Amino acid sequence: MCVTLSSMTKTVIDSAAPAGADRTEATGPAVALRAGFIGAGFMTTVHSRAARAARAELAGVASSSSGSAERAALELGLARSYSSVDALLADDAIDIIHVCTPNTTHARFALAALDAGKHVVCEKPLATSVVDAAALVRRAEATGLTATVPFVYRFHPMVREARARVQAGETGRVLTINGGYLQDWLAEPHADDWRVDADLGGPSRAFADIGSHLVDLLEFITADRIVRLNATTRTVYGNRSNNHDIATEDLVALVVEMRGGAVGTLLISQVAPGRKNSLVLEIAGTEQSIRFDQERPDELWLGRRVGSQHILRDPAELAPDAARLSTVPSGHPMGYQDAFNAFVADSYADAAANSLAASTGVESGCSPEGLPTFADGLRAVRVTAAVLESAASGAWVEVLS
Ligand code: SOE
Repeated sequence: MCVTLSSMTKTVIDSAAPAGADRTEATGPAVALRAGFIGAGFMTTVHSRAARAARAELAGVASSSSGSAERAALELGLARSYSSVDALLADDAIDIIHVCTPNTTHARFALAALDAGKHVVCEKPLATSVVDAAALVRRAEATGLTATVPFVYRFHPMVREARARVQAGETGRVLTINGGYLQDWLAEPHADDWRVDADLGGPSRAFADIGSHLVDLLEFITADRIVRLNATTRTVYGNRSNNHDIATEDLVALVVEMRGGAVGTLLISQVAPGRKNSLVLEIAGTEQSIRFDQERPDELWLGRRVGSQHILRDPAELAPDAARLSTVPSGHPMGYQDAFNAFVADSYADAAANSLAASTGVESGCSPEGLPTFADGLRAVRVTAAVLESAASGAWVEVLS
């Protein structure tokens, strides 16, 4: 059986850790990795905070221009900026690269980073075509490097708790799934962003950006897969302040069928007034329902014919995998950045173990529990392609595993 990340990592890493290295953290390696960042936007801020929390050395950043890289290095406290992505990747001192650029560049940069021998954390979507995403999965496997995609909502302790309960059979046979991911930051006609432009964001916007999180969470918690879906999309605002003739979708409604027999409805929108980041997933089984709401991440609702209850995050009472990610005591709210930090810490622990395996020939034999890899990134790209195909044809589409 695979031991948990923290014990596995500590067993593997402790032999290489410098004297006095902090060994009490719940997650992350005891040795400092050197991290480089491609991109200078909002996600680089989030990634770099998480890298700092995982004790990384923040080695530097490359962006679309030297000026933006210099600004990002200054603002985020990174050691230096690089004049180009090639220069960043050529730096032998860097162990791990975070790809935080517009979507259509992800595959190219992730591949170049792997080819340069770096571990990679690549923003979603991993690629904007199934062919490119599949090639990345093959390349990552061939190199033995860590290659992860930030499906970070998996790292909320109460998501792990829901997963443990569903997979232990507490909900019974899963019958229905009711999920939504609603935002409003594009709800006004003039609101604009590079993501709406297919040349930068890829052919899917709302689904690739946030629907992919919802589907990842659904499949992660249930350990089941969508096998068929029927989707409808709408582009509500075809012309925004800068972008015109917009082809990417503002919203998606879909019906899904799971391999295990459950059926579900999912609603994804970036034009839902008042909804900031409302990711809600409710799973109903023969015995019990379970509901997770990302804006109330320290709670779970357990629905029963008699005796429904809200349970609160309390490490003393959680499943081991949920308790491991519970880095502050009960009653002290955890949130998005905590989940992101845990994802990066686990990615780094995996990278440190893989580097050690490469240099000593001793395989750790297991990866952190629930770490979203490039294979999960490929899965999201496949589901996204099926959504677009169904929306275009109006027909049910089979989703390949
Ligand atoms: C913007 O829609 C965004 O930042 C997404 O890109 C993230 O994946 C999501 O976690 C929050 O919203």
